[in-house]
Amino acid sequence: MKKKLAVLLAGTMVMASLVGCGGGDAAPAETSAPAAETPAEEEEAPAPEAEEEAPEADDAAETEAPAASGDTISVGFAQVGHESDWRAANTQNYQDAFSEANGYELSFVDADNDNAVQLEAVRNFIQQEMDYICIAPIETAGWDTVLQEAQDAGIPVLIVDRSVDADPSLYTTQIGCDMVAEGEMAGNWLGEYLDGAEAKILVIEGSVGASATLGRTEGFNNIAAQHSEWEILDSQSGDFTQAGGQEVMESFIKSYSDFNVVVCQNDNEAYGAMDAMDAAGITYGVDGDVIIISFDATHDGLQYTLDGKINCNVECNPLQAEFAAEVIQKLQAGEAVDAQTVVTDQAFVAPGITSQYAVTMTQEVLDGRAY
Ligand code: GYE
Repeated sequence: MKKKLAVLLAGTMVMASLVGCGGGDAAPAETSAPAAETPAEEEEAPAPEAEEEAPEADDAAETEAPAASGDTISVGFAQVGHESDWRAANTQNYQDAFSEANGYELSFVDADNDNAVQLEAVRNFIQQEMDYICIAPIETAGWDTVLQEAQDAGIPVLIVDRSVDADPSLYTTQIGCDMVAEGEMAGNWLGEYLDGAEAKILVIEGSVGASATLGRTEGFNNIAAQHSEWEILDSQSGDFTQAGGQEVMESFIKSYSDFNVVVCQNDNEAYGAMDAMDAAGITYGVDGDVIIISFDATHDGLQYTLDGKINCNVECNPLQAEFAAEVIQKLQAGEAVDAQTVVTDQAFVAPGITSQYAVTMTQEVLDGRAY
């Protein structure tokens, strides 16, 4: 990670089918989570194994909300890994929301971007008779069998952050950002910014098979298809990591001498891409030769946007655990829950750029960024 990430867990969150997230001009939420300052861990995440144990044998449907009854709710969370600053903030957010003080016992597994490890984690949660299972699926594909197993065991499953291509009747709800909309936002901003000028575009995609990658690619391509003056020269996975972004950019630089746009599907990849361009003497950002688009709009990513190094940064809010907790509380109370919660995003652009699609960065916006 580029620099230490201070996570200020103050959410601006509302539970609804469509929920906004913070920053800039868009007025988000009516409710705020209490602010708590928690430095995200710098060290590597723990080995992929369940940290803890104890199945709660309670039948979820018959259990009262913990605040009312004092009962602990067991939640297994099969997390993608620790590939990015976004992920670190998302993990911290879950660990805070599903704390013992809040009445939960959280079993957290970092799957280290390995599908087999993630599937095994979910099977362990089923075996341990967790009350609820949250899955942030590494890939969209391959979930039907294990979701059926969870359903057969009577355990509600929340698909969080990313999505799956399984039959929705196999899980209880999905919570996350609209990745296609994010990609379209990036494309629409670029169209407006270039105003008919030619674009030779290089794309550093996220992890292969992830809904975040598939959606952002699809959304951007939807807009690119409307621009005959744009050419996507190449599109390769940087695995959502800084090292991956740097490696892909280095190979792009070897293969292509003429490009003017680099789309990085997350901030960490953008940091790596910038390092590769620095080393090659290629200038970028508002005063440079290459336009950089990034996704996530984490604190550090927005710092680069404020500094004019990243031209446009499309947000994806990692603070989603409160929505999952709210779904669980509703299920505990026997209430119906929405099949999907879409966390809405906005885009941010460097100072000097004005856009109908994005908020122009200021120090104030940066100061308000909690992750
Ligand atoms: O953009 C990236 C992370 O699934 C939305 O995963 C998430 C993505 C996020 O590694 O930084």
